[in-house]
Amino acid sequence: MRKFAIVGALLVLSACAAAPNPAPLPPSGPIPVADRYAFTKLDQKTCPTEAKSFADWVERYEAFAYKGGQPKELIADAFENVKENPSITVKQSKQPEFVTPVWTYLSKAVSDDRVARGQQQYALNRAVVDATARQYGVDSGTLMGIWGIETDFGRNFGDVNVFEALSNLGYGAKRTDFACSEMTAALTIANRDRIPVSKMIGSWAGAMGHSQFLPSNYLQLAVDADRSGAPDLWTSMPDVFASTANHLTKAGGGWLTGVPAFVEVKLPLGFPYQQAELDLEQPVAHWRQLGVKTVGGMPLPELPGGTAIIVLAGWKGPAFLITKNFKAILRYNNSTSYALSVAYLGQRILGGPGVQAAWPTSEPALNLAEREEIQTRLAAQGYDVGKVDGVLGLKTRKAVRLFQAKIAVPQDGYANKALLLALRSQPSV
Ligand SMILES: [Ca+2]
Repeated sequence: MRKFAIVGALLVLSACAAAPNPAPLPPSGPIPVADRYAFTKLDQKTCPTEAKSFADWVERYEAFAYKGGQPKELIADAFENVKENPSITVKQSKQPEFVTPVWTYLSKAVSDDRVARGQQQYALNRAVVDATARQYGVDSGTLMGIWGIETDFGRNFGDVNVFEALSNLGYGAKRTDFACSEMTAALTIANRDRIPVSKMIGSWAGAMGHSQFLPSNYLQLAVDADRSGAPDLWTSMPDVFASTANHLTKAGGGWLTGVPAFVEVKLPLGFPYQQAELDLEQPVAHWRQLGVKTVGGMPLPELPGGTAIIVLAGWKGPAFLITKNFKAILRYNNSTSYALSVAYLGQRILGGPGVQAAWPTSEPALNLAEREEIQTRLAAQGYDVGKVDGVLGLKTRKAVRLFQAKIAVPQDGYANKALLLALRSQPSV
């Protein structure tokens, strides 16, 4: 990593000096609000739920789309080269942001190498990024952070056609409603914006272009900032950054201008860890009263609105005070590891620090079977964990806290090996 950092730093310096091909600025004046299509949910009865084969499923969807008014030639064009792709179904069950330990995810997502390339890309695109950030009242770091985490600054959009990705999610992964709605949105985009279906490339999850918008996000939030006639998330950087900024300000609770997404904090001894939860919002004054300081030991800054404290690796790991802006990043991808990585990547690209406190990396990470065992054992003890799926979400954390209270350990909601061992030693109920 260190070697990469030095190479990267040199690249940044040379990029600053030469500034080759700076991205063009969008035209001045207000950016038009994206068209908001009446995007009705599809009727489950007509969207194919049963099919004899992948080809049969696609055919049924094609008939459904045609009945729904999509042009016949467009449908034929969109599905002409679509093939069954079982690897998409497999990837669906292994999303790294939900199953990798946060410190492993973060060290890959915000590597020194990526920070260096982010600084280089910021130097190249700075005029557009800063102008977009000002226009929307968001910050340049977050726009760069999202670009970096989503596609590694455009190096990796994915290479799957959106219709192939979605039809495989619909048939193979049985995400029928999601796939049908998104495929219909994709056809609507192709028709409305005259975008060739072959250009609609993205990830296995159906997310397209630099900003990895699902087709429904594109319809509702993509912006034609360069006034070419349509939003272009594949080749127009003004459109990409404006669309990302529009997503941050419009999806969910909005964006507070000039407010950081998070502040790393130090919790006092005896902190009531049951209060460290994403949805338990309090004014900053509440945390001050409990003795929470910044990680450097300073008083907490003034921050507007509700704030929450999260400890993503339990009471032994770093703690973060998060604002409404952290939640706006979560609307992009509902994973706290993802949102923290976006915020840190942006902060480091702008010259700020990384995480200060140490992660408990010496604790062995739980594998899928162990995470499911924890959920199963909690359920057997009478706690509600929701679905046993190995994803330790809010319901599982609540159940973990209740069990932690019972065995008198800090109620941080964090499931680790020690918790699993404690559960195994419980008499069955
Ligand atoms: Ca455009």
